[in-house]
Amino acid sequence: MSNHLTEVDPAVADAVDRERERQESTLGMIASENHVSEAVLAAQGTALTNKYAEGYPGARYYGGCEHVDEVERLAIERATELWGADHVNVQPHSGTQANMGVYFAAIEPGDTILSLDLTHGGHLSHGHHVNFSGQLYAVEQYEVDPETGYVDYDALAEQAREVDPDLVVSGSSAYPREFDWERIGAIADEVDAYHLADIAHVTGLVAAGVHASPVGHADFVTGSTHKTIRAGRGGIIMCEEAYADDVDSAVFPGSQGGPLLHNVAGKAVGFAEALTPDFEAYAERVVDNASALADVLRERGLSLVSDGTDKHLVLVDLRDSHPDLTGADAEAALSDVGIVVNKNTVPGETRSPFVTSGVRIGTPALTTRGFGPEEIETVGHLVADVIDAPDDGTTRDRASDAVDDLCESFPVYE
Ligand code: DSN
Repeated sequence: MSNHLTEVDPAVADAVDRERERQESTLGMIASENHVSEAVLAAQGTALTNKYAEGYPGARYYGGCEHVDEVERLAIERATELWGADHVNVQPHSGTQANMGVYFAAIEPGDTILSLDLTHGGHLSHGHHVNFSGQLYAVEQYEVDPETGYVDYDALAEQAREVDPDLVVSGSSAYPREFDWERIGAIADEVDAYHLADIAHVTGLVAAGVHASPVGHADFVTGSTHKTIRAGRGGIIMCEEAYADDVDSAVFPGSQGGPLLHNVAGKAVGFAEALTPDFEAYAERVVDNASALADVLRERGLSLVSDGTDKHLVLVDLRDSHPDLTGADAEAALSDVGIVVNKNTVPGETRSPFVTSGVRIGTPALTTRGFGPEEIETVGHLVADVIDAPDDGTTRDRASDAVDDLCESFPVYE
């Protein structure tokens, strides 16, 4: 029982070490990823993983829950302070599980969801046909305006009147602009639908007040807890008190069993960190860095969906500037020099999701490492250099050396 991982399972230990080294020696620019603190890592790797605690603090189905009750209560209290919702459930295992909890609480199978199309920035769990949400519910989707790349709220209102949804979903995984939560709330109200705002990507920006909050404009708010908020991995649901019992029952016993209390502990620790003034400065910098990245990429002739960003990510549409380079090619070339991004579909996409015509690039993780606009500008030029000449060995070598220097100057973990 007490032997170290390296003795018990050298294969796994070695892979873990190599992953940590990969994170140190590359520039992580996947917009949904971040680096949590050593304290969050420590909380997640604890004996709390051993405990079953179906139910909620003070009302569990198992004995011995007094300490995990305290951990879950702390996570709830801190989340309530961060986002200001009436009721918080910190048990969802992921953002998708959080969305499932809301669907189960609010609507019935066969009811209609109106949500943003995946290729226009939405998410699989907002009704895509390969996901449970697209299989259980009737799904209608809205798109961004092809000219501006922004959600067209007048068109959305019109569509809502036509399709008469039971639930309108706002929020995204690849939409670079803020949502007008108030307007979407009003659109949902007009057609007597619930409004779910999924803030998975921007939980940290909303908590820090650098992005508008949907709390008060949405009946339900969901998120994941490991992206911009930089806490333990998982999901979260927030709602008005009136829906608290329905949400809690939809999570447990409706769609999950025992909570992952080691992750709930990681959430509690990350939330405490996010309540400090340092976190507000971090969130501001994430947005400033994304804006600096957008400026450089535009200057270098790359098209960005919506021509820029309000938040932590940019979405490069390669079709204008590099029609023969796919998102997959760009991802691979950037990865070869140590810049890790993901290929991404773009509005009006004609290629498959495995190929795509875009790349999504985010700043949360590099900002955690200490990057500011100056370093981000350097990275932006490296990205543009590689996209301009993906097969040129000299360009690649130069970019690779520059990435090594940046990684050495900004370590993730000391
Ligand atoms: N996988 C996340 C993202 O990259 O946006 C969403 O679940």
